[in-house]
Amino acid sequence: MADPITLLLDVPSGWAGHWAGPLSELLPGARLLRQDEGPIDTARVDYLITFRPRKGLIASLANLKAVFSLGAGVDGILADPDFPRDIPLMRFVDRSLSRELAQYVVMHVLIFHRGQRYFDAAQAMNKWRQRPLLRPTEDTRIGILGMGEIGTMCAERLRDLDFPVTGWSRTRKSVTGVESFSGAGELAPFLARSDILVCLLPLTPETKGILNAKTFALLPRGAFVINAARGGHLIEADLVEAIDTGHLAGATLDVFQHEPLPADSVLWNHPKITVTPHIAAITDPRAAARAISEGITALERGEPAAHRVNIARGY
Ligand code: NDP
Ligand code: OXD
Repeated sequence: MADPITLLLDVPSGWAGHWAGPLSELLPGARLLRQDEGPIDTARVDYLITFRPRKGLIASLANLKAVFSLGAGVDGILADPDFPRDIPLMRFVDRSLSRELAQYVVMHVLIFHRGQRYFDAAQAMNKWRQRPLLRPTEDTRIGILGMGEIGTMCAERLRDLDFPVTGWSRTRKSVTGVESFSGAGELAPFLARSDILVCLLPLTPETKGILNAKTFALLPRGAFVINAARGGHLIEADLVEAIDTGHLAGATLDVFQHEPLPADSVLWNHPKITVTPHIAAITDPRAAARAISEGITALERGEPAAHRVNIARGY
């Protein structure tokens, strides 16, 4: 009898239980190994399921056929110098993930646009303080960096709330009611018309540090920044400086250079910065198990799996 397919589930301790059930249900003939269940026979592993593999893990898997990312972003996997560039790497793409991230972005756009923090502060003082919107919706221009699976859904949701929306991507897009800018040459005019800038780019050598002092200087005075992509996109000190000098109105950050965000980071207590702990969209184990089982079934048949990452491009 042929050996069963062997999967290694590499998730933070405490999370494996959420993943093991749906995977075993959808791949009943497979052997599922878990890091939290003792030593692993690494030579047997065919498929690795991971998000940020610890150093040395991939190098130890001599017979690996493919890797499935538990997230949409694969920077944590590609950062491993031992990742074998000739095997397929699949990322997680699902409507549930895009929808959650779109909800996060819409919520933080509206909190800023409607001045909700002002009313929270008034409530804390038992004060009845009315105030109109600082800027009409039609004049609040939103710019989305990254018009992929997630950026496109965010753009559509914000457009449907009557905000003027533009997107910036490597290639030009055609999304109804959303103006498209593309390539490095069109970044400056895109930024100049972004009163709220939302970053939804993958982290690659080209996009690393893209949210920096130069970028912020190109935004209109009073602009607001939302980073829900990766901490590596943002130069945190440049953001704080741009807010403290009054050029930017504030920011919402879900992702950080160092995660968990260190307790002594100035970002925690900055009055104009909202911090959330990388929860803008959390992968649904059932949806991911479905995608992984479909991917493994295709690969075992010798067919391509969906959402294969272009390793040279980095996303
Ligand atoms: P996609 O790969 O679908 O989209 C990426 C977009 O970025 C594309 O439009 C692409 O352009 C554009 N892009 C990439 N490189 C460049 C560049 N150098 N210049 C201009 N545009 C560029 O990714 P997703 O939408 O699925 O996900 C985006 C990111 O969101 C993930 O990589 C991850 O980091 C982050 N994320 C964060 C989560 C959280 O909880 N905070 C949850 C999920 C994702 P083109 O279309 O032309 O190729
Ligand atoms: C992802 C994430 O990339 O959760 O999916 O950050």
